[in-house]
Amino acid sequence: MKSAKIARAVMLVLLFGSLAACGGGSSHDNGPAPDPDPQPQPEPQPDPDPQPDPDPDPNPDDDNSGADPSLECAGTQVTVDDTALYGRKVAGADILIGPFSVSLPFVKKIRDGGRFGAVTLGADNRYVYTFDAAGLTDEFSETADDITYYDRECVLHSRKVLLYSDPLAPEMWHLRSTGTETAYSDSGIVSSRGTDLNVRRAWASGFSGRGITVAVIDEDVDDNHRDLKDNLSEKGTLRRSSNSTSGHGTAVSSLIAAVAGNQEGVRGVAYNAKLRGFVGYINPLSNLQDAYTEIARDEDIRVVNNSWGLGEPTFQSSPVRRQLLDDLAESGVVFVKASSNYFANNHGVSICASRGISCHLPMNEEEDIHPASIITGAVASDGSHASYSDEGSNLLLTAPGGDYSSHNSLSVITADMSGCYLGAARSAETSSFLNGSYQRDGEYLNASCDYRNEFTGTSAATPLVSGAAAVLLSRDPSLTVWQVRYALAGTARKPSDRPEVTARYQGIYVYQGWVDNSAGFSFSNRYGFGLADTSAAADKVADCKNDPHCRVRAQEPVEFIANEDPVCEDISGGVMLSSGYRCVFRNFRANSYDSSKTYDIENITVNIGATGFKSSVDSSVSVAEFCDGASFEFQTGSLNNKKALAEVQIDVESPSGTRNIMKPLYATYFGSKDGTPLRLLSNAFMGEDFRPSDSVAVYLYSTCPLMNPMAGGSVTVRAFEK
Ligand SMILES: [Ca+2]
Ligand SMILES: [Ca+2]
Repeated sequence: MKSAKIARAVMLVLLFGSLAACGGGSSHDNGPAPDPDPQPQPEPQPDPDPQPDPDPDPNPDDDNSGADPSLECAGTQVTVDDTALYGRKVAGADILIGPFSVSLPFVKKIRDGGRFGAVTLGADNRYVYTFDAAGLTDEFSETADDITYYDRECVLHSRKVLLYSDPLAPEMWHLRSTGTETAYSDSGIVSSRGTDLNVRRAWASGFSGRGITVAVIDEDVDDNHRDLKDNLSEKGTLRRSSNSTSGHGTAVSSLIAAVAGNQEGVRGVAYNAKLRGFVGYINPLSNLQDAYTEIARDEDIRVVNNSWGLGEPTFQSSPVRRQLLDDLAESGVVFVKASSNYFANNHGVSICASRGISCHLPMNEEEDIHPASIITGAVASDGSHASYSDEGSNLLLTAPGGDYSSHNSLSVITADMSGCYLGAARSAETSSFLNGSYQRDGEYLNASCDYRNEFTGTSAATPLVSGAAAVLLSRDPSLTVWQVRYALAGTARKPSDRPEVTARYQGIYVYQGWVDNSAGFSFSNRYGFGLADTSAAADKVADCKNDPHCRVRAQEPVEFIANEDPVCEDISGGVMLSSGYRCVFRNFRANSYDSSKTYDIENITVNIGATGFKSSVDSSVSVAEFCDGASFEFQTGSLNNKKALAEVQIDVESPSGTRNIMKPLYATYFGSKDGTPLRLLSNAFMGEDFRPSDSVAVYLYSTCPLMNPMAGGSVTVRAFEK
C-alpha cells in the first residue's frame, strides 16, 4: 500500500475554558471542530435537563492533582463536556472541573495515564483530548472511573465516565460479547459472554488491518457513508449493472472495516483496512471472472469477501473461475465465502426438518469447493448454530451472524445505506431503531437511518472472518492463504458448551456433531473448526515458526490423486439402508512429490463419477419408484423435474481413520447443469498425516440399490510436505 492511511487523529474537544455558568445550563457554546462533511443531525433535540450527578460520590480521599482544592476552586472553572466522552449527548452532561492549569490531573486519571491519547492545553484555554487511532486500538469503551472534579461548591467528586469512540460499538456483541449486549433489541434478549470474534487483544497489539485492502463482492457499497468513506480504496468501487440499494453490501463492508474512533456509529473488525467494492458481479456468476481478474491486478487486495450464495442445489463447473481462484490463492489472496442460509430449506424433502438435519448441500459453486476458500457458517448470539446456517464438510469455521429473536438471538448491528430513504433503515420501517426514532437517554441514536440493528445471516458472519483475515495479514503480510486458513481454523473455539448433538438414521450417522481428528482438531459440519478467535489466530501467526502445521503452510500444497480405480466392498449388511459400499482409493501420485515423506493434510476432495446415482424428491413418487429400474445414472435434470441426488450419503475416511460426512442422506442435489461430476470437499482432516502409500476410503449409503457407485470417481488429497 503506497499511501498508508495517516493515523486518524480524532479530536474530541471536551474541555472548554468557560465561564462556568453556575446555573448548569448548556455545557458549551463551542462544540467540537466542525465535521468537514456534516451529516444531518437529529431533529433539534432539546438538551435534556441537566440532571444532578446521579452519584456525586464526594470523596475527599481521592488522590487528585495534589493541589489544594480550595485554591484551585478559587480559579477559573472549566467545563467538561462529557457528551464528548460518550461520543454522544447524554443526560446530565455538565460537569465542572476545577482548573487544569497545573498538572492535568484529568489525563492522569484516565486509565493508565493517557492510554487513549493525550490532553493538551489548546488555544482559548480549551483542553483538547485527542484520540489517536493507535491509542484506541484495544477498547470500544473504557470506564475511566477516577475522573475527578470539583463542583461549584469546591467539593471534590469522582465519576465514572465511559469513553466510547464509536457510539454504537457497545452494542457490537459480535466483536465483544460480555453477556449484556442488547443491540437495541426490544425482546430482552442478550448475547452470551464470549460469543464474539475476540479481536480486542489483536487490536491492542496494533493489528487492525492497516495496509490490507479487502474486496467486497456484493450488491451495493455506499461510497458516501460517513463511517465507510475514509476507509474506501482510492481505486474506487467498481460497478456493473446493479442499482441495488438494499444496503446488503454496505452492511457487509461496515462489518469488515467501518472507521473506528471517529465518533460515528460502529467499527469494523479490521478498521484500518481499506475496502474496495465490486458491485453487480454476482448475477450472472460469469461476471465473477471479471471481478477476480481485477482483484488479481490490484496488488493491495489480500482478502475477498463473498457474502453470497445460490439456493439452487445444482452445480455448474467453471474451469475459468477455478483457474482464477487457483491464481488468487497462489498470489496470497484470501477468499472468504458464506456457507449460505438454506439450512432450513428442505427442497421438498420433509424428513429433514423432522430429524433436525438440513436437506441443503452448500457445495454448488466452484467457490464453495475450492480448496483455498474459507467457507464460513454462522452462530447465534447465544453461541448456538444459527437456524439458517448451512452445514457442510466444506466449512472451515463460523463467526457470529446472529439469528432471529424467535430463535432467542440478537441480530448484528452495522451500517446501512445513508439516509432514511435507502437501505434497511428507512422512515417506512416500523422498528424504532430502523426508522430513526429510537432514543436512549434523550438521544436519537440513529436519526439519520445510517445504521441497522437487524442484519443476520452468514452474510454477517463472513465479513467478520474477512476482517479477521485482514488483521492477521496486517500482522504479517507474508502469510500464505494456507497459513491464514490454518491460523484461523487451528485456534477456533467450540462456540457453546451445549451437549454434543448427533443424528442417526437407519443405522448410520447423518450428522456427526464434533469429531476430533488425529491432529487434535475438533471439526463439525455445522461449525467447521469452531468460532473464529481473531486474537488467538494473531498469536498463532506471530508464533508460526514454532507450530509445525503453520510452518509447513508457507509452501503450496501438493495435490495427490489416487492413481487407480477404487476397490469397493458391499457393507450393506451393516446398515438398514438398501445399500452400502466402502470404496478404497490407493496409490496416490502427484506431479512432484517424495514418496518417502509424510505430508500434512489440508483437505480432501471426492469426485463422484458421472454415473452412479439417481433419485428424486418429488413427493408424488415413492422411494420404490425412484429406485426402480436402475442403473442410477447421475441426473442432470432441472429443478422442475425434481430429480435429485437426495437418497445417497457419502462419507470419507482419512488414512488416520477419521470419518466425515460429505453428502448427508437427503441433502438435496439436483445434479450439475453441465453434466460434470459432483465434487465434494472436506476440511475435517486438517493437520493429519498423509503418506502417498496411504489409502482413503469413501462410504456410500443409499435407500436405493446402488450399482457400481464410484465408477469414474476419484479422490484428491491436498497436503504439505513436512
Ligand atoms: Ca465508527
Ligand atoms: Ca438507511
